[in-house]
Amino acid sequence: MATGQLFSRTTQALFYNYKQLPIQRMLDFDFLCGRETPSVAGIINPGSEGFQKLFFGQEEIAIPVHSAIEAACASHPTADVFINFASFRSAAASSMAALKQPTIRVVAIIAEGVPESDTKQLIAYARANNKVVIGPATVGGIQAGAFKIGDTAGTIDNIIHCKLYRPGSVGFVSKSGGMSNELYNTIARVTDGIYEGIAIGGDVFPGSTLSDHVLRFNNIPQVKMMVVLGELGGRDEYSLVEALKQGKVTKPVVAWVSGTCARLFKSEVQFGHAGAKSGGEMESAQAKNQALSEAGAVVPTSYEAFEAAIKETFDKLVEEGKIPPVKEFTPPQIPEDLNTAIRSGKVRAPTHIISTISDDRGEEPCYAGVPMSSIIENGYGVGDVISLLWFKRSLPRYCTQFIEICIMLCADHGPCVSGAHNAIVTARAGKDLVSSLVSGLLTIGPRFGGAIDDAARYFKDACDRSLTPYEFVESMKKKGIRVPGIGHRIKNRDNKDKRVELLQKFARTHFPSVKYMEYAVEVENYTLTKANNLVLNVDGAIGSLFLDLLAGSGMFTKQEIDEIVEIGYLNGLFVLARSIGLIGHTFDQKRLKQPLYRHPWEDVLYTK
Ligand code: Q5B
Repeated sequence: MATGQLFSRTTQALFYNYKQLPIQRMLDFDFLCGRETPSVAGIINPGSEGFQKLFFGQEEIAIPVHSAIEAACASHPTADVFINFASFRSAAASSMAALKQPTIRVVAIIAEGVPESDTKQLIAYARANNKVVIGPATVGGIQAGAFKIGDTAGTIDNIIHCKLYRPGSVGFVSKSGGMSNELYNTIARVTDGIYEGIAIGGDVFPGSTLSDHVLRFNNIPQVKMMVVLGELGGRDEYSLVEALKQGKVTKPVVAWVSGTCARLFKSEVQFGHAGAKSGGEMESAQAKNQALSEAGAVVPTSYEAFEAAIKETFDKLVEEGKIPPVKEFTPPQIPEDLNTAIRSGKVRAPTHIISTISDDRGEEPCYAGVPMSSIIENGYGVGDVISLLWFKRSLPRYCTQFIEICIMLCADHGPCVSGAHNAIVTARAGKDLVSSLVSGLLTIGPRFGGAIDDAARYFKDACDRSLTPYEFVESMKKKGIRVPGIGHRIKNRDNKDKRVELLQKFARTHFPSVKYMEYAVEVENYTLTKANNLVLNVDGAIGSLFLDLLAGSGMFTKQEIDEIVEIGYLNGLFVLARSIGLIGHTFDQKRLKQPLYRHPWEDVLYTK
């Protein structure tokens, strides 16, 4: 591997698997460092394409999302780092696919638990093709002031605290990602800071080793000294020992191998990382520390003395004039996310929607404050649910029963009515359920099914003003308005609408008062003197009876009743009910595999 710089201030990455937080942290780091271009060029999210909105400083940017690695590499040929946030199940396959792309130079694999045999294949392929693998089981790495992989170095506060927004002189490599955060702090305290830091990951076979990175740091002129944090288990540190012995490392190395406490345990102990277990004396922290020290590394006597050893080595280089003072600057402030600011009580933001009927934020959804479990446990029906969601209150049983009867009676009226006809024609044109349903629903209006609200309005007004049926109907005629709720295409005096009779029977039995319905019947008696088909139809029956329900139940104030009539809730009953039938007609046509409908010429009067 050797050679030098892995990253620069213009390095761009492709990010595999959309993870909002680490990507945003990379972009926040970019902003902090004063980068001109975002370090994430594209996101690869198998199965989806488009754009993801993220912040670059104060501005929102749209980062392209690709569904495949090849397409992403083709679209972003200068993005040469692949940051793989795939799970351990798919990390190896996607990493190999990335390594095979000519544009990709570095692959960082975050997942823990990648099978060792897969990692070995990745390592072999990367070596043969002069590419670099960081990880698996790593947090990644960082070049201070230039480029950061995913969650490396944690929060923005920590990054600022560790001065990682500008380069220092220390090359740092560790196995552990968690401990690298600790060392970024330590190094910032006693030196001019990190130039580059890499966590190689805790697996037995890391994609790149401690010595790979130390040798690389040795070739980077800005790196003046190296800090290495190894751990017990494995023999990686010995390749660094060899490199030191062979004089391949010419810059000071301060090293510590953690895990010296393993000797306190009687049996072999597996520490956090897969590779962190002592397989014998050679792999013990003590043996590795001793070998590193003998090879010329500065090795403290304990972890506690590590910081002092780093300081001493750095101070000596400064004294020797090998480290020029670093250029300090105050990084820009990252704007706080609105949600974070709201949570901390720093800002308040107006809401954009107000809602009063339901809430799904708690343990269970509530309809008008009634939890779903109560609805089920109390044996509520559709009428109760409508009461809660439309009228925001629980209504007496006879009212909810009446609502359910309306729904049942209006669910369908055969295939020849306007709505069903439209749904059938639409279904036969090959359209889907929702299209067929809405094409039927769109016919509901003043002449078909949608006269309930107007019937309620006019009957209420006329009845409340004590107009005689004659006065009412004739005044409507003068205005050129047909009485809503009166008249039917096939029903008449001798063939009354059974649905109307059923509704009237129920109301006469259960409602405390049927004043408005009786008024509508009087109007019907008058209109029937004009024409045989001017019967009280189902819309008129529901409209007038709902006025009785609202007034007689004692559950609504006068203002509320006026508002319900004014807003026009009641056509909703027909819309809801008839949806059942329209859906049925759609399924029926599809089940019968009916072909495209074409109206016969013979049934059209062609005239000039
Ligand atoms: N005339 C329903 O008309 C219909 C009059 C009237 C005074 C009236 C008509 C009307 C109001 C709206 C209404 C709901 C279009 C109906 C429904 C659901 C359904 C449907 C289904 C289902 C019928 C003949 C003469 C004329 C008119 C006069 C008519 N209506 N006068 N008030 N309301 N009603 N809609 O039979 O002197 O000759 O000029 O608009 O309530 O949709 O089953 O199909 O479940 O699916 O075509 O039940 O009444 O009568 O227009 O030839 O008029 O009567 O002025 O007088 P027709 P037209 P003139 S329930």
